[in-house]
Amino acid sequence: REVYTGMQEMSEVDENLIVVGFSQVGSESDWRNAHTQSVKEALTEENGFYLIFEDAQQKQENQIKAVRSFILQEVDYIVLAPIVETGWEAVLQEAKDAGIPVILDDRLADVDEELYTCWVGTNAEKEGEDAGLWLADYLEKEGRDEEEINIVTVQGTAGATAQIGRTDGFQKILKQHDNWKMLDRMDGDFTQAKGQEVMETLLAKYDDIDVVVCENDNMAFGAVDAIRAAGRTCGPDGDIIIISFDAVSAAFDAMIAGEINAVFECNPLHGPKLQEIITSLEAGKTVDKIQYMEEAYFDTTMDLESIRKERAY
Ligand code: GZL
Repeated sequence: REVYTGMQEMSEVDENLIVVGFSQVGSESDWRNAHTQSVKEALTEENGFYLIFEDAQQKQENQIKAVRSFILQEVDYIVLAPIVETGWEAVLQEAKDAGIPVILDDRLADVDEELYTCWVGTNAEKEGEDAGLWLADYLEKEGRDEEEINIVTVQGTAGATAQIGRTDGFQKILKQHDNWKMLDRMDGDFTQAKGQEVMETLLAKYDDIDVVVCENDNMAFGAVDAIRAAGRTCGPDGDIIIISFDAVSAAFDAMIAGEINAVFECNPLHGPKLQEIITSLEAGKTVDKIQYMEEAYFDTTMDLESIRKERAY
């Protein structure tokens, strides 16, 4: 059996291996790199897989090209981590017509459920709601539950279900507090550089920001740098509260250093679950349509050093 690896060279692949084409968003964040690592560590030859990995550098058209190449190569399964929720109908219909099962992973695509076998992901809306609930609790403990609270959001890639869910979830709680005001939301594309740039813009525009909601850790790291550069302070002892999402290892460093107040986990270790799903499908079993990863949150009131020792990313 012959497949292209990376579209250049053909390579002989052992008939018994399950060939999986994986279209990954890119390498925009620590979370994404942990996600890629987890999938590569699970879908190995010794586990019975031949993985064709395509990094789309955060461009949807590259993901569509990758899926089309997987179809041409007649892979056994396609795993797609869709960068945004729209624009997938046609190419997923082509995969279906070619009889290749598609597993959506991490973010979701807004397509007919018939076009994918299952989705492994996290509940972004719940993450956003949990962040809002945490903020309400924190402000009450600080005696600030009646005070006018000005909030800005550094959003993830526009149209990514992680961005949509976190924004909508937080908004749901914000609406319950008429003393909270969302001054602005700007797209930081889940990267540290863009997060810093967006925070610089927001600090120039508003001089009364109390809370920054960053929709992933890397943008939060950028925001902290921008806040410091503007001569302001953040974190539990600062004048700007920072909330973030993902809970990668560097976010624990930032909380321990007192730069970020709280982080809402989004577990990237999908590899083992994907391995289990594909193995089940290969054995002719059916699998649950939606498979949520478990999640938690962490803040500076917790024993973060010992928690981090237990964590794998
Ligand atoms: C979340 C995932 C997001 C992470 C970011 O499910 O899609 O993409 O929160 C990553 O760090 O870039």
